[in-house]
Amino acid sequence: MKSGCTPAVAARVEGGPAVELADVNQTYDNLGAAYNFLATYLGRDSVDGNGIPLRALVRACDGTSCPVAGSFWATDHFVVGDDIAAGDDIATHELTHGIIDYTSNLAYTFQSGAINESFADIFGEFEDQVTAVPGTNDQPKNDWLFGEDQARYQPVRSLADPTRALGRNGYRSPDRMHSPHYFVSAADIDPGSPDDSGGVHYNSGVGNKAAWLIAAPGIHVFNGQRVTGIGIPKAARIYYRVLQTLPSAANYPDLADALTTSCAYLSAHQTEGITTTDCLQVERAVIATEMRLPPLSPAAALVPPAPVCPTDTSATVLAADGFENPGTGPWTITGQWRNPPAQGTDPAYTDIEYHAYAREGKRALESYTPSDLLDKPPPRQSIATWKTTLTVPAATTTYLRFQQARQMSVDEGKNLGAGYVEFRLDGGLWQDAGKLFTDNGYTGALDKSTGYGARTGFTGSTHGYTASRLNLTPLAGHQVQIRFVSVIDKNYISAWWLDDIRAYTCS
Ligand SMILES: [Ca+2]
Ligand SMILES: [Ca+2]
Ligand SMILES: [Ca+2]
Ligand SMILES: [Zn+2]
Repeated sequence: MKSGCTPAVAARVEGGPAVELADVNQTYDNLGAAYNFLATYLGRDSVDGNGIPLRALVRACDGTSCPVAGSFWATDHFVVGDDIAAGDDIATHELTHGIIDYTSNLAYTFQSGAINESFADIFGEFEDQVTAVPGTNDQPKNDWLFGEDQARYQPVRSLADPTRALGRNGYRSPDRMHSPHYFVSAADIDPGSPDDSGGVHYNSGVGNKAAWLIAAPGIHVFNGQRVTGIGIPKAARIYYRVLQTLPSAANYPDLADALTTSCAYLSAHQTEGITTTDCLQVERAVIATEMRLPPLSPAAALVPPAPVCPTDTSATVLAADGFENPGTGPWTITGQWRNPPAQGTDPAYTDIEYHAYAREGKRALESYTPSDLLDKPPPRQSIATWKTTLTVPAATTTYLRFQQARQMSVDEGKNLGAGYVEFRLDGGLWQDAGKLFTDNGYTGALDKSTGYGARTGFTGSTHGYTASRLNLTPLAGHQVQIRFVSVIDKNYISAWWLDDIRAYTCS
């Protein structure tokens, strides 16, 4: 609380009588509907799964607008702006962002951010359709519309047909990965210019269309697939299980796999009457929306991951780390490497540099530009050294494979950030490992204006994780150490993430 302010007093508390301000009463009813939906359809006790009281701030003001436009979830409460109080779908949407913080913790950027937005729309609309909230418009013609209760902004998105332009700020979203409406943002081309955090409110359409195909009653023919809707109660259970299994850096192919495996799990455990026939509908919806395919634009596409082992051989792990240790674990760190918390309750959760972005598990190692260093020269070099010493065996093939994502500064074609992998033999001098890469190796040269030379390394943006692989076989017979070196110039979302590093032989 700032000095001069008075403490907040609740306008209405649980079980209390209606008050004069309609926004308060509507929000009270909407939160009640959202709570009951979570309990009944997901089996979840409130946002944190542990009964946290639901709180909302209505007619919220900031320094410039009063009330603010829009609404959002702020760590532990729902902030309700102008013309927003009316919609129970909107209330459940914002609460779902809170649930995500406590579960998959999907990072609010590119495809993981689009999936985050899609989950919020899906649970928002599921709740809307199974609940009759007084003061909201529940006519069947509004089914699968999001935000239809807003008087001025009107519905903003259609889950049935995301390509429809709706409402005052009408925009079109993709209904499949190859849709011409797939949003290639300025951030896809230059991560220094975030554009809807990589199109999160647009590319949510792919997930929304799949949810409609899966949940809406009736037979839907779309993109060559014939899907029989399984209804909201079954779909809600499947989506909730998916939400608990995805990593924070999940992309659409991960959502595709999680939908089919979650459905199979629930059908095997006889949950909510889900059957293998229902799971066939889920798989058809995944195929129809092309979730496993990359978007058509190379600027938005992910880099296909490196293979693990040649066909007909399998991996024997020599050493591995997933960065799940909240401390530095088996790493020696200098400079700006950090391991963000596994749970995303930071109010600035849209700032990716403060958020976990993990390919597996809950954590990953991140080299980033902290905001308080933005305007301070010079560029920064950070080193993470794996304490584990590898003994590379003779007479077999040894690989090092790791997951990485990058959002590194590029300015007018100049790479202002780069990442390097280095090794040393038997405690000798560190050497560049660029020549050892077999898959997804270095991409470009650092600009010499950074003051760290013009060495070729990992540059630019990947919009998500990919896996790179090096062949360590030429180092056989030596004690090998590995380190990651990042040079990141000022740019507010410059970052390099590492996860799931493994050294292994294939045989
Ligand atoms: Ca409603
Ligand atoms: Ca709605
Ligand atoms: Ca991890
Ligand atoms: Zn949202």
